[in-house]
Amino acid sequence: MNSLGFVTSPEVAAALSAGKPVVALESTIISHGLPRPSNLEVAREVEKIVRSHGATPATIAILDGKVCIGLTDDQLVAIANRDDIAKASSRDLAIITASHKSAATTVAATAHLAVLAGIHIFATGGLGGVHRGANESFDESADLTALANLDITVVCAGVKSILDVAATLERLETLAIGVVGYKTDKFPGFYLTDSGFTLEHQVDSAQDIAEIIHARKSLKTNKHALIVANPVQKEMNRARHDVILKSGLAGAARDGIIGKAVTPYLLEHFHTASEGESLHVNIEIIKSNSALAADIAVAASQ
Ligand code: PSU
Ligand code: MN
Repeated sequence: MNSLGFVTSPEVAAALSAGKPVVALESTIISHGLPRPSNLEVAREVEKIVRSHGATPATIAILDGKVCIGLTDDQLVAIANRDDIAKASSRDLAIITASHKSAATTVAATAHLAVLAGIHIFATGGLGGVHRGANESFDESADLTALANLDITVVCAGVKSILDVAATLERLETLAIGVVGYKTDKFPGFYLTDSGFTLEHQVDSAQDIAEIIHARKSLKTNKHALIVANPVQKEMNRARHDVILKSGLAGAARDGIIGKAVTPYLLEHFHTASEGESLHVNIEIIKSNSALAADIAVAASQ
């Protein structure tokens, strides 16, 4: 354990000290975003993909009070299968570690810990954002405010279509979080390749993104995150998507789902109601984002 109370895996520690490319991976997706047993398969597969693209994966989680940067296979199994794994956003980190509990980390918490550990490239599925009806519920993911204050590049498939995409894009602008589309000028909607919103900036290679990362440093705009929006290759059936979204939102309202339970509830509803179609798309998203993040990390390290 280092002075920050971290346990960095030997593989990640070696890569970081040699200045080799490292990609942070979140764990909430494993514990709370995907059903068992595919969650563990995906967690392992994603690490493999990062390695095959020339970078070192650092899956981040808290296990029995210890912040782990890079997990062993046993630890991945624990995150995927244990029933006592909380969902930790940034505000929960100190509370969980001080009470020696275990938690998977959201985008906000993972990004925070990654930067502390010296990792600046991060792959996830979809960012949290502003929820529909947030003008009354005030439900806006802490992912946004966390990323407003972190030097990290996050590869994601836009934000989940369960959110208010327009409001989320406005918040990203206010918070000075840059957004570029990867090979597209359409902001992706997670399960869908196009959320209906056009982006100002498109980039077409990992090299171009690495150049943006270097320019951010010299212009000191790297205090805020950069989002690389990478649309999934094959989107979900749109008509089906819209029907399931409607029933999911109605179900959440009916069942009184609030707070951190909202996102896992809606994801689970999608996976069940689409008989696995959304799950398949979700898995493709995570795989493709991890590959791109590794390519960016490699390009940025040269
Ligand atoms: N993307 C996914 N699956 C997930 C999440 C994102 O494909 O499970 C998680 C991420 O960890 C993200 C979190 O940070 O959902 C957002 O939760 P909330 O809306 O409660 O902030
Ligand atoms: Mn929320």
